[in-house]
Amino acid sequence: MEGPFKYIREGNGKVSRVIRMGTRKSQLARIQTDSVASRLKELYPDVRLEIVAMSTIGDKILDTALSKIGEKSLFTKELENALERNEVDIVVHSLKDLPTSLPTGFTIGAILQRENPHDAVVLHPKNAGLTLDSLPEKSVIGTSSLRRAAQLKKRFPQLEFENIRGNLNTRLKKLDEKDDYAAIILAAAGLKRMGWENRISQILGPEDCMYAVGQGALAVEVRAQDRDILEMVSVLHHPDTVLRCISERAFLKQLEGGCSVPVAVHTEVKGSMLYLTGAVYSLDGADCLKDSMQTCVEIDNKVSESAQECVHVAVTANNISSSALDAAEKLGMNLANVLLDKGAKDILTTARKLNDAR
Ligand code: DPM
Repeated sequence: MEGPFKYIREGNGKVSRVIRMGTRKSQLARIQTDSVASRLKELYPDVRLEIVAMSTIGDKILDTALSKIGEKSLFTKELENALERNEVDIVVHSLKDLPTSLPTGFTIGAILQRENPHDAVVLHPKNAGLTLDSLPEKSVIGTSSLRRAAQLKKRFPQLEFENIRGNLNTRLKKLDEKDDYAAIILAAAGLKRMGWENRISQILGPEDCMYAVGQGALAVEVRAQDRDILEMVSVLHHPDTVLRCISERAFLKQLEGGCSVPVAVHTEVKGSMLYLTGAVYSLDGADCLKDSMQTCVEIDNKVSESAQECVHVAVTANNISSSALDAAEKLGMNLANVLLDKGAKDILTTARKLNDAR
């Protein structure tokens, strides 16, 4: 019973391992961590779970656009430090906030079934009943996502777009209690988890706004060498979601995009086929490169033997067919290469420069 792990002796004399889950302090992060905790509790009734909440630098800097701080891992660094020091064993994140490469020693041990991955419009109460099409000209839409702004500027040129920051609670408050924004755009998944589904007035389909890589899926980050925990969380993997998200992450990685470039995707699994559409945009949406590809991801039950073999864009999924995972990763890389051949690099470099200069 030595070592980095904490054990407790139950009243009946039984000794059980305590698994500690690290979380940010925001309400969304707590809800997401609690939902994974309750899944684990159902699957492993004997395991004792403890939740350790910490605030990260990213939570404290509320005045800088996320697109400027997103790539610096400000939301994840402290939690990874705690993982490294064995202070926690598991950290739950929104997959879309996790970079396509993690620092050495960490891996994504589980990707849970995706919620609705689309973006949603939340209206100021005075605009109830309207849509992005019917809002008055020059209405101000709040979003600090370059991806959302690029696509929506092109699609709805009569509207104006302005940054809005802060966690979900802060944003809804800024929307409702001031007159600065006619509407804001948020991920449907986050709104649903917060219990604010009733505020969604419109879900944006792929013709209006494609979603971010990994959007709507929860990821469980663990120590790459912690075999026990890896095995324990691996049962949370949702195979279709894993395949979709691996193709999306491979696409982003091959483009050398971070979480703060105007890159958007759309994926589907139908039968044994995985479909990926991916696009890159200039900041105003005027330039856009977009293409689609598909691959077969038939499950052949060949699961990989060594953990080393089975890491795809930082995801460890030893219980999913390695040939399906390989195919999904290749799909993302191949689609990115098609767009790179058409000049995607220039579009992204320019977007990044302009954004840094703002
Ligand atoms: C990332 C982006 C945003 C978050 C950029 C993007 C939105 C930033 C903004 C990478 N992370 O989507 O183009 O609107 O200013 C974030 C949210 C969730 C995870 C909130 C949201 C919840 C949904 C999920 C912030 N990260 O996007 O409305 O689990 O996917």
